[in-house]
Amino acid sequence: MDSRDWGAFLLPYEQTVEELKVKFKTMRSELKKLEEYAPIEFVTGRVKKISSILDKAKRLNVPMDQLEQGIEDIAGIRIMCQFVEDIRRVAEYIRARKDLKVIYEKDYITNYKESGYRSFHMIVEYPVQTALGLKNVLAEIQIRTLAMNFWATIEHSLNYKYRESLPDEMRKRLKKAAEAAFVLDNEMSSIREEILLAQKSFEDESSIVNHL
Ligand code: 0O2
Repeated sequence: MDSRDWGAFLLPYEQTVEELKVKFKTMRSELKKLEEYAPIEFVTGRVKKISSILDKAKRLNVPMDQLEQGIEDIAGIRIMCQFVEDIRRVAEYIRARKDLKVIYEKDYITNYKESGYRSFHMIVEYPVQTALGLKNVLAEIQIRTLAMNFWATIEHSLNYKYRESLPDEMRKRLKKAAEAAFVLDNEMSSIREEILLAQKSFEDESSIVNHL
């Protein structure tokens, strides 16, 4: 493909990323108005770089004329949450949506990757209305906590910088850092749980006082 072909190929993916970003940012604002805090902290999106598409196609043996079906994360959306519990809730909201179809899910939170990577991935089919008609585009939605995102962002940039040459010692330290992020997520969840319990018992007490 020359650069003009790539431009045309990537257009529906660019549109998909823009539309999904707006939709999930809107979901965040809606939920924030309804509750005291939103399960979505922030949303980002990107279209995969051509060099990364080619690398992945090579690695997975995907022929050039089957990139649309074979590479599922050309359009990528990332949803960041404060707490691990929020991830399940956001995934539920996504499953219930009528403007996209969940094809399958990858739970790298229960089954974290060898690298230490944790995140919840949903591969969805999104119908995008282009100038040339309706096109069903695959997109990957990654849902993760702020701690998971912090770890993955740094690990990704180190891996990108050092490629295969990342020393074993560094890999081990990154795994340890992933464990620390896991402990941090758990600690934050239990602090939140205790605050919620304290708030509940305070509300129960004041409702008893009001009834006296
Ligand atoms: P880009 O373009 O740099 O964002 P894989 O074989 O790992 O590529 P897998 O396991 O099926 O594929 O995962 P999936 O669902 O295709 O997701 C790949 C994307 O998940 C990656 O995109 C990352 O965003 C993220 N990811 C997966 N594993 C790791 C990991 O070990 N560390 C980090 N930091 N991120 C990971 P790319 O390929 O980086 O593409």
